[in-house]
Amino acid sequence: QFLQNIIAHPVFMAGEANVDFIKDHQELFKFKPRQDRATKVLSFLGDVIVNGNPDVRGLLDPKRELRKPRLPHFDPSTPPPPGTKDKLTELGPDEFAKWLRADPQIHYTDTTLRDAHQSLLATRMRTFDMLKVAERYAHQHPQTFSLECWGGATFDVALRFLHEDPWERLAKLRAAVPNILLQMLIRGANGVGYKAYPDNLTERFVEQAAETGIDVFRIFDSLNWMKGMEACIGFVRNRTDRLAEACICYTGDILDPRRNQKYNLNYYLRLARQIEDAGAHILCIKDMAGLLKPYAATELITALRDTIKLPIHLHTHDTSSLQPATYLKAVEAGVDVIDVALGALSGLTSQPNFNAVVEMLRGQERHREFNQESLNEFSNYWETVREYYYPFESGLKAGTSEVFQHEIPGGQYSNLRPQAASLGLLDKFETVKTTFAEVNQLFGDIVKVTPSSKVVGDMALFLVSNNLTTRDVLEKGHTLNFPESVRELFRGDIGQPEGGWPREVQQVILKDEQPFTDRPNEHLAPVDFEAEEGKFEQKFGRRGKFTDVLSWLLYPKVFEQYWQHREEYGDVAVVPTRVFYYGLQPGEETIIDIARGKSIIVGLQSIGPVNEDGCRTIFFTLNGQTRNLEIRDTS
Ligand code: 3PY
Ligand code: ZN
Repeated sequence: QFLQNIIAHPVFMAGEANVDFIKDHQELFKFKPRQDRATKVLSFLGDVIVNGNPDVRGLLDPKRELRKPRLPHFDPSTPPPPGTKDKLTELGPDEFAKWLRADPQIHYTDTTLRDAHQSLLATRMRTFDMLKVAERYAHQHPQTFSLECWGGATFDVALRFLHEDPWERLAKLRAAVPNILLQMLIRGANGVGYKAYPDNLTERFVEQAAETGIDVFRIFDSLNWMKGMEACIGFVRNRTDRLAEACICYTGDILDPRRNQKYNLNYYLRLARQIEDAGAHILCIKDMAGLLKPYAATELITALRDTIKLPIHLHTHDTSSLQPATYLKAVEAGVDVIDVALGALSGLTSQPNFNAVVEMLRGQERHREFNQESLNEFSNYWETVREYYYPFESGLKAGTSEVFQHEIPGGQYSNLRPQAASLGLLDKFETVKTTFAEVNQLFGDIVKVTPSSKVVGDMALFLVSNNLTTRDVLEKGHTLNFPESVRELFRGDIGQPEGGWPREVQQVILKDEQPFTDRPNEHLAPVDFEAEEGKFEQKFGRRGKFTDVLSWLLYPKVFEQYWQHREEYGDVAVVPTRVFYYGLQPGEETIIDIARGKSIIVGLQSIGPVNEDGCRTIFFTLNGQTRNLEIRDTS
């Protein structure tokens, strides 16, 4: 479908386009006029103006006031001061890890550019808004340990909904922030996807991510299965000179006798030892649902420091609103790095408030100095920008300690409500949450984080929408067709849980299908990159950048749509967010930096009526000159 003309046709490329072929394929000689960048951007704007951005359709509030954000101060005349990135280059990863463990002052990872918006705004934050402040941040807060800015759901969402290239985002952030470590989240054998990928694909992905700018690879397995993480730790260790940070995903409550049968202190210590033995440089306690309570943090971190030599990085979500207290106890117990988000994008299902946590420790032994006035300027910037993303707010208004019962991860919690709503289950949302907890027990009490948490959510929605309970699964299961993701989970597609799957449930779900217990990746043929690059060229009509080929191999369908969008509209990441989502009003103007050092001023004059072809003429001004564009009205 992308082969628009003869030049890109495989028969022509193979040198086999004879006279008959040419006669029979006259349509291949209709060359589409090449459009320049400015025209492509105008076509995109025209489409948003006429038809709306489909991502926010039905969610608009015309009364919403969207202000222009104020940029934080900085002094551009000097280079940004050296930071942790320079330290890593100086020491190399092994010595860096020792330095980190020995450093008495607390370190902070700022998650604003990844987990915070993944958890609060459905991952929609655009590169445009990040780049406005990235260089300023590098100047103002070089003592930040790392910026988590890539991976998790951002890869998929950037391509699928924002029509952006995630690799370009990373490269631009790297250029703007040369001094602070850049960090990503990678789902072990599942990469940045929801299923297992061939090992050599993950290996090339890791190499490319390091080359493009990632310094800290936070690696986890959604069932805490060492085999799901080992290969990835090895890729970072052996194929890059960056940091492999591996996770114990925290679930249950080590201090609660009702919840610590399986997931107790010994379980976590054992896993931590295995992670150290596998060659990780840093251990992360990944508390994806915000279940690690303050006194449990004291116990866990004290014991971990006694058991392993690695520095310890703590990640949590403030869903219950209790987690700043956990940080206080963790800092007292000797944690090395904690994850926080800038004020305006913190709290609730996101991370605790960076600005406030710094103040909590001010004057104390482990305090690290940050310019609070500047942190607040950054927070104010994000407060204004957050408004642009109002259609993606979850509606959650206050912390909820229900999370200790249902254990739904922060990133999933804000998604589950719209998912339930789309199935007409909003009035049963309470039941969905309790069913989530019941499904967890039915599945044998598993670790729940992407992608395992998504499967528990799928099953809960399946049961509630069919008026079934977990008891019905065993009683009537042989007559039920369970969601595909549930079958895949029990087949072993995303790994093995602690203690194995409950046999009876597995049989009912899989019926005659045979499960496997080894690594799912072992069933996948390695990628032949040379052949795939050739296939890419055939399919898309020209050679792709290697990063394009990787994105295509990870998300084939999503990438195809992204490519089509890019061919038609160019790089829309340069469009200001307000215009990207809401278009322009007649009389309004915007400046768009379409390429380095090249800006255009676009104004909307008026919108014509629908003509007989179903199109409208949009009267733009482009750098002061009138430009008319015909845009199809699909509404
Ligand atoms: C992800 O995998 O995207 C997560 O944020 C898990 O917590
Ligand atoms: Zn998280």
